[in-house]
Amino acid sequence: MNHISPTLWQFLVKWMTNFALFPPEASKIAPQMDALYFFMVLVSLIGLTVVILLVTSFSILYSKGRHPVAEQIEGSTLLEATWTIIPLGLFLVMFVWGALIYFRVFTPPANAMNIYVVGKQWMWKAEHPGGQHEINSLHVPTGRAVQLTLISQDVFHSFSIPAFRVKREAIPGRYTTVWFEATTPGTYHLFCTQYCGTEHSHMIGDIVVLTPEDYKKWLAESTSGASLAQNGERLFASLSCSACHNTRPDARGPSLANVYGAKLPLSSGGTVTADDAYLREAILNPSQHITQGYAPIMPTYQGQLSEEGVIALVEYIKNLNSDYRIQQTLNTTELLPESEGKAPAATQTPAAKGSASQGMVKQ
Ligand code: HEC
Ligand SMILES: [Cu+2]
Repeated sequence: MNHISPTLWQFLVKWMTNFALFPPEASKIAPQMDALYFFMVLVSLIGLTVVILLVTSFSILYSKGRHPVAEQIEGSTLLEATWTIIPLGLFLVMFVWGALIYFRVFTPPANAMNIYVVGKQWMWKAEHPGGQHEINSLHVPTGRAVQLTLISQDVFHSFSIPAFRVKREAIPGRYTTVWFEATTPGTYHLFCTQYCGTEHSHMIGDIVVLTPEDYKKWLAESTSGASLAQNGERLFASLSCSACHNTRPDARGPSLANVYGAKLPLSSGGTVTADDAYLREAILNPSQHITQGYAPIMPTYQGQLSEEGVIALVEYIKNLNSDYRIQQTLNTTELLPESEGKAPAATQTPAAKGSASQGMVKQ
């Protein structure tokens, strides 16, 4: 719709924004969402007008003065078909249009940069692949698809960015995703839109959209020295995961290199795809799915790891010799210290050497 008349469109959006009826449009999907929204408002207004006109004209035309004796009117197939088919067509347009947008919003492109977001009473924590952390704010670049992988550490929350027209639930125990591409630099509202306890209304923050150059600067300034995958590697060593997951021939656990995205055969029959959700389950609830050819000896790490810890481990495993979503690690490696490859943790313990030899974060 916005293709038809950009001037009219801008006028409409500006007018709505100035009257605080509408947040600004700051993502690629926003004008598309709004077009559908305006279409629905328009159809409703036309419907309302038609009903009001008919009610008024009928009450005049068929008033007692003009028609003292009631008359039986038999049905008209043409009329009935018309008032069925036209609304049906309109509703189907809304349905198909809405479904197309829905699938767009919830299907991230494969090259999207992934940022993890953990919701907890009462704050939002963001974990960038480069190791940057933020609380109640999220910095993103313009012109790049950004995927959020959300999870809650306690109750249901909902991550909402009105200016982007996206919103997604953060659910305890399950990763959910949403994506967007920001278009306009600026600072926008972030809300939790699911009532989550007394301080729910404080669970707000800023979405800071930067140009790619400013974003690079921000990344460099906010780096914590280690990427998310490197933090994961440290945890992998300190939790002695590498005691079982290593490349020795007598290793008790499977090698985790290239496991991300792979189809794993299960001892119960069938296969499972090792995505983020599966890796999380494998760490917290290993007895749920046993990989074929291995004994159910892996201990559970439930209660020993925060969601951020799990995220770091998942990010580490994801990056083990994998070129999946190479974009996000390009981002990571840009920030790594010169000595990358011999990460500090890897040189501390023999166990960590095992894991490093499996292939650290790819270059
Ligand atoms: C006592 C040995 C042992 C330890 C310690 C251990 N694991 Fe495992 N792990 C296994 C075994 C055996 C399997 C395969 C059987 C299964 O699915 O449970 C496995 C499976 C997995 C899987 C599923 C992938 C696959 O190919 O089956 C992941 C992911 C994983 N472990 C991660 C970890 C992480 C992360 C740690 C440390 C926090 C860890 N493991 C600690 C033995 C271990
Ligand atoms: Cu909340």
